[in-house]
Amino acid sequence: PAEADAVEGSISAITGIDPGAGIMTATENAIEAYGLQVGLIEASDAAMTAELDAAIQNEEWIIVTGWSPHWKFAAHDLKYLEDPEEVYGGEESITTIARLGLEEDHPAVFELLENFHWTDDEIGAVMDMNAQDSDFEANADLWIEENRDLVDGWIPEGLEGNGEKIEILLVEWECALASSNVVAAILREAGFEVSLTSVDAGVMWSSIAEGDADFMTTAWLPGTHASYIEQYGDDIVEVRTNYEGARIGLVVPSYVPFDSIEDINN
Ligand code: PBE
Repeated sequence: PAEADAVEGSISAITGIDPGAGIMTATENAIEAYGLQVGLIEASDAAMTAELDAAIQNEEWIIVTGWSPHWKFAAHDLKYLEDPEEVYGGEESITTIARLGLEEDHPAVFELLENFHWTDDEIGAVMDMNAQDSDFEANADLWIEENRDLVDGWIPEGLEGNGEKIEILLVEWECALASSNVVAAILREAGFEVSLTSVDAGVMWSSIAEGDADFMTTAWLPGTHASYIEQYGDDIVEVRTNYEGARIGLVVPSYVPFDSIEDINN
């Protein structure tokens, strides 16, 4: 892949994330729609935020594929570039998706998923803990302890496991790490044997559609994962929106002296 040549005053590439992410397809579309003379580097959420940190340390220009909720907005002074062509769409919701049959097999688990939803501050607190210390399991346990009333409100009567296996999939996006570790911790506490497996976005969707895994908490709709819902929509269950007001786009440090995607090459 091309190097991120983020020298002050010029941008030769946008720092992206994993190729299965919807924001990568959207960014390819943006490069086309705006006729941008830039590459798009494949990386991961963690690698992208490391590049962003390094660029900001040196006050260099950098453009990343960015989204909220994400702790990078709490850690740095950032802005979304305007998108007059609306390539990145509007407000998104994060939705919990289950395999067909989960409701019949584990009604109380399904009911927990129907109840699970949280605010920007709530997911933000977990993401902040995860940004400080990557023991995601311990952070989820601690956050649950500190938010017992909220969490108890999600737990349906009869949520009780006897070591039954529940398989959760995620992609290592910060928002997904936060939500899936919290739900996993609730299920472990209730007596289920939970596995949490990181995969590519495409595998996450296809595995749930094929019934090889039970659920995920990180479908971005209606825009970011539109192609996945088109492909797999008949073979999955949309359980509920767990977060409202999500957004994707191109993000830069506030000191970068342009405000619109149109101006990237000017
Ligand atoms: N994201 C974060 C994902 C969904 C969660 C916006 C990077 C994407 O598919 O683009």
